[in-house]
Amino acid sequence: MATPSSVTPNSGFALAPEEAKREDAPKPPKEFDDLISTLPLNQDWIPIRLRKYQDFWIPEHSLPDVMAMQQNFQARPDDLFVLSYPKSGTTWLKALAFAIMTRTRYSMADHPLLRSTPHDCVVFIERFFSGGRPSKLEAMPSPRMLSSHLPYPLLPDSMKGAGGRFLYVCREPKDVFVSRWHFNDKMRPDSVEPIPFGKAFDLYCDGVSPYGSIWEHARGYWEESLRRPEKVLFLKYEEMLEEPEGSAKKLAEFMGCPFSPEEEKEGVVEEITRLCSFDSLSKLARCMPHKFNTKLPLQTTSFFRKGEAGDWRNHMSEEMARRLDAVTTQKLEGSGLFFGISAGVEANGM
Ligand code: PAP
Repeated sequence: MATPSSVTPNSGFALAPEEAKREDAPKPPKEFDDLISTLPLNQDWIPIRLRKYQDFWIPEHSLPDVMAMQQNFQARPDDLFVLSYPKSGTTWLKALAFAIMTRTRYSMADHPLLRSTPHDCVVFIERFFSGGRPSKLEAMPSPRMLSSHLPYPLLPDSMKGAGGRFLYVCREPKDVFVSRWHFNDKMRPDSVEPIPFGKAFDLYCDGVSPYGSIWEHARGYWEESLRRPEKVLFLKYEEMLEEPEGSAKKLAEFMGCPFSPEEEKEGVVEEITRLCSFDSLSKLARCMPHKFNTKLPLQTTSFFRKGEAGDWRNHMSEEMARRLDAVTTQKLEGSGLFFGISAGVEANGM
């Protein structure tokens, strides 16, 4: 079995963890900074500053990298992309997809996920550009596994064309909002007051939150999944919670590496879902280096809080929930998309 430090071709392991932590990044072109400084600015989600770029509110600190990625990233037909609106289950989906893809390469006793976060195993594409290391992307063996929070319309053309397949996860917007509020609170310097829950809620309802409107985000990928089901696997966090093993099998099928009857009999599906479960990943994160490799003040544990569906009930008034559901209904009208498990009582959250 290979170890994380001797990663072999086709592993999908994007950057060795120590590589991902390099901070010697050359600055991106100055033209990007000049353009960014002219874009509409929102500073309410401290410490994240947002800029309205191509109709979506994108974190300012990642915009130069996003622009460089849009101009330069060349997707390959066999690439796999983990895509999501933030706080929708990205960390979990990265872990599952990575563990499924590399399952013949690593033993459970010596698995990269025991030492590295899912975000280090499946790296955001933009980060290769902020590190001034796009050549690393070229050098990665196929099939590459990469990720992005960008909405569909902002993806580089090569990704929208024949380049690669998408694994997209969405989550009920009320739970996403609660998760986002807590996540932001963890990043806040002590000297700064938290963004008031009600103010953050108003902004979120208006689509002014990191990566823009959750409805436009999900709808873009949903519509693409209807147009090209062979390209986009559209997953729901709540269904993954309800059926982790079924979701792992669905993922493996779509990724072109279905579990064999022998693997199923030997319990490989259960092993993988156990390794990637909230309990397992959140415990592992506590044993990893504290600081997470990003431009934001984050810790490896910041990506784990409750890992449940319906926590919004502990935070939102009935009136807020009704308002958010009304926005969801209006924004998704005619799309055939609903959040949550079934089109009945749980649909769009209530
Ligand atoms: P990111 O977009 O910043 O990477 P993301 O992983 O999408 O964040 O979302 C974090 C949420 O997923 C957290 O939800 P919560 O705040 O409501 O608790 C986190 O707890 C949850 N999460 C992380 N890992 C798992 C997992 N293995 N299973 C279920 N939920 C998880």
